[in-house]
Amino acid sequence: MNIDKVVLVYPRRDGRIFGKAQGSPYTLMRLASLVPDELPVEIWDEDLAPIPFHRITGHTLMGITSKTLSIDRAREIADEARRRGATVVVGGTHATLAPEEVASWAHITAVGEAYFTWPRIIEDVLHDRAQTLYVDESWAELHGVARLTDRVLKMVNEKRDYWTPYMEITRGCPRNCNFCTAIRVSGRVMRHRPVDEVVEEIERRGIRRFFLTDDNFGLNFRTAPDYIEQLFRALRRLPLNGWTNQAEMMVGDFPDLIRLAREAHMDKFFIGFESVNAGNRRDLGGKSKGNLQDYKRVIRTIQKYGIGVVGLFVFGLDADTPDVFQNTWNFCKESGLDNVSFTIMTPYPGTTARQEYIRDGRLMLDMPWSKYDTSHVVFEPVSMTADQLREGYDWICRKAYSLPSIATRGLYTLRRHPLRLAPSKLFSTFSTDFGYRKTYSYRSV
Ligand code: B12
Ligand code: SF4
Repeated sequence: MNIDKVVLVYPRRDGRIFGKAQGSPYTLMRLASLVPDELPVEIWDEDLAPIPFHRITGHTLMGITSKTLSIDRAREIADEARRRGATVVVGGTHATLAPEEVASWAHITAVGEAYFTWPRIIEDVLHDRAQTLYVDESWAELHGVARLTDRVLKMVNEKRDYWTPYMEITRGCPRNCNFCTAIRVSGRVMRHRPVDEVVEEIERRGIRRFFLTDDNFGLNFRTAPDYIEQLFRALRRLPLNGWTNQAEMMVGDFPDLIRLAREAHMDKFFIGFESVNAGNRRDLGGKSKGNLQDYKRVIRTIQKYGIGVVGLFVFGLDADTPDVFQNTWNFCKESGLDNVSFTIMTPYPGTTARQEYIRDGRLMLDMPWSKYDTSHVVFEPVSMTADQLREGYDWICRKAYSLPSIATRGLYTLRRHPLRLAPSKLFSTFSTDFGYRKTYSYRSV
């Protein structure tokens, strides 16, 4: 087939918030960079603008990225594009976790990271020999893979159009928490991008803030301390305003690296404490044990070095009784967290949790994928009813994301920093809290 253009699509989720979309389409930027120079390529981010369906022809190769919660929208876009003659490839998390379902409506399904298969798919479509399923058989080394091209950087105006640029430094997580898909989506072995490539990308993109897409960046403090030290020493030299990442609590055991992290302009750790309930430790892959004194020690250690802590908690694990909400809220207030994020346990395809719920007849089979947004109940919990989980979750979200609570946390954050940092700290704390407030507001009870 002659390809007149390759278009990469991000299905709508949040739309614009105060004029900009939430985060840059990093996934699509990496994939667009793998498209050969001689083929025109475009990124259509539906959070930024409606899909220009009229521009699709019988020579358009469309790649759609998929997450479970937006898969229905992905399908609508695919159907319309197919009607107009395009060849449609669907890849990403949902395609990786539920390929048979996606294959029933996409021309081509791409399972895995696609660093090897996406270039092959393009080649095969060009030569009319495309298959219906491509599976990345091995995890690519992150050295030099999908380096962002200048044409892609010209195409996406990260400063004007997006609140948060994303950035990948490491990928993978060996933990295998029972509700997480990281092992299947990113692999069990932690992989690292070379430090000079990270620096080069930041400089070429001209970004001053970013959010790491890494599954568990903090684990590297223990498993790859030399790499982390080298990285921080390099980032220290860059004119960054702040960057954030997802980590587990054992980063608190490495004060020297935390100090270096601050010098490297790290602003916040998003830490998956997950539960204040020690009974849930089996589900958490060994990373959090429900020891609240330990959680507080970690928060204090990190904050002492000038880095903020966002506490992530999930509700509805098997040992959770209705008092988990009050206990979590008490902990949030006492612990001095800078921000908090609450989610309802969500059994995504490919997780151990989902298999267990299906086995025990606890999965609500009539729930559409759009409810898999972590603020809806899609299964029957063990130690409370689904209604109690829903009501408890609403209760704690109303408490945590009320304007007085947001203001209290903002003031607490401000008090710990010199006045000259006030504008950036205020932006950082309020943008996180208002982001979560918005996520929660999706919930229609
Ligand atoms: C960064 C991140 C975020 C960021 C940015 C999200 C965004 N807008 O992209 C933030 C923090 C905002 C976020 C929010 C959420 N996230 Co999130 N997030 C991630 C994370 C850690 C990394 C994703 C990433 O960007 N990786 C880097 C890029 C380069 O890789 P990639 O996206 O995986 O894409 C590669 C392949 O998948 C493939 N590919 C992808 N698309 C396509 C398309 C084609 C055509 C092809 C060929 C290949 C292909 O090629 C790419 C290059 O290798 C993943 C975990 C993970 N490791 O994937 C969870 C993850 C995607 N998130 C998840 C969830 C649940 C959420 C939330 C619902 C959580 C919440 N309660 O708020 C929200 C939903 C927000 C939304 N708008 O969709 C789940 C999704 C599960 C699922 N089955 O869908 C994941 C998998 C984590 C988990 N719990 O297991 N998230
Ligand atoms: S530690 Fe985090 S990234 Fe790793 S498996 Fe558990 S939830 Fe997923």
